[in-house]
Amino acid sequence: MNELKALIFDVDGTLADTERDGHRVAFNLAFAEAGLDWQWSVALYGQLLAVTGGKERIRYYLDEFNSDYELPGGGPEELTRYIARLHQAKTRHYTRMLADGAIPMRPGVKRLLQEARDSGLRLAIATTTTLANVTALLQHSLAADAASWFDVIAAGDMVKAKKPAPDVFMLALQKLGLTPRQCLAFEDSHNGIKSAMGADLCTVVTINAYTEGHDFSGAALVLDHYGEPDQPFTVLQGDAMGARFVNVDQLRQIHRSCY
Ligand code: XBP
Ligand code: MG
Repeated sequence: MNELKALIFDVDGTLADTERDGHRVAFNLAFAEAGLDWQWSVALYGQLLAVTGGKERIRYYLDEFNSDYELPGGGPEELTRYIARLHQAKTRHYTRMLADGAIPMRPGVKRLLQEARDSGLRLAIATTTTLANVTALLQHSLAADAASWFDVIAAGDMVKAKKPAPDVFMLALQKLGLTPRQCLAFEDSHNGIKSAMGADLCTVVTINAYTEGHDFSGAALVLDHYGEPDQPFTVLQGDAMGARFVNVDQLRQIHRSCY
């Protein structure tokens, strides 16, 4: 049976606009703390987002944007350890920012998650970021017990290949014990939808400032945000089934239309 049983959410850019004023700032704080003169501007960070995952992004920056930089030691293993330490510091800064309430949920997210739970749908997360970052965001920006709203949190280094590889969505499906046809995915980026579609998931996209120009062909629906009764979404691609804000009845219709 292909009845809709679960919703699988990306985190960064989908549940909250975390990149520009969250992750980016935390990376810069970690660089400054380590005595590095690296500064990731809003525009440069947009380019760096081509690569998912913080450690992978630092390496991409060094390879493509700062290749003259001489790091201590120099060997490949030393570089891997150095990047891992930098990334640990970045996570510390980021989770502290979240604890200070720096990043709110996107419009409609809390309402939709509550409605989904009330209607018996299961919730899961498939993200590239670390588990520590996910739980801090949920706890501080959604509700103290919000991590327990999700049956499954598939995150970061739990899989070998990060998005756009499908691994993290496949892990979420496996942990849910469901098939792709029993679920809907929620994403915000090209890498994200590639990952979800690679796991055969029907996908709803909400864009943000960094992803508005991305290619979302194959998405069931593309919106500017999830919307609220007094703050309707704008449809950018696909059929919103007459809804003005994302709701469970509409998601069931979208899910049926995918198959
Ligand atoms: C999110 C990311 C993450 C964050 C940083 O991608 O790419 O890397 O920018 O997180 P997606 P970490 O939304 O597609 O999952 O530094 O914790 O890796
Ligand atoms: Mg994302």
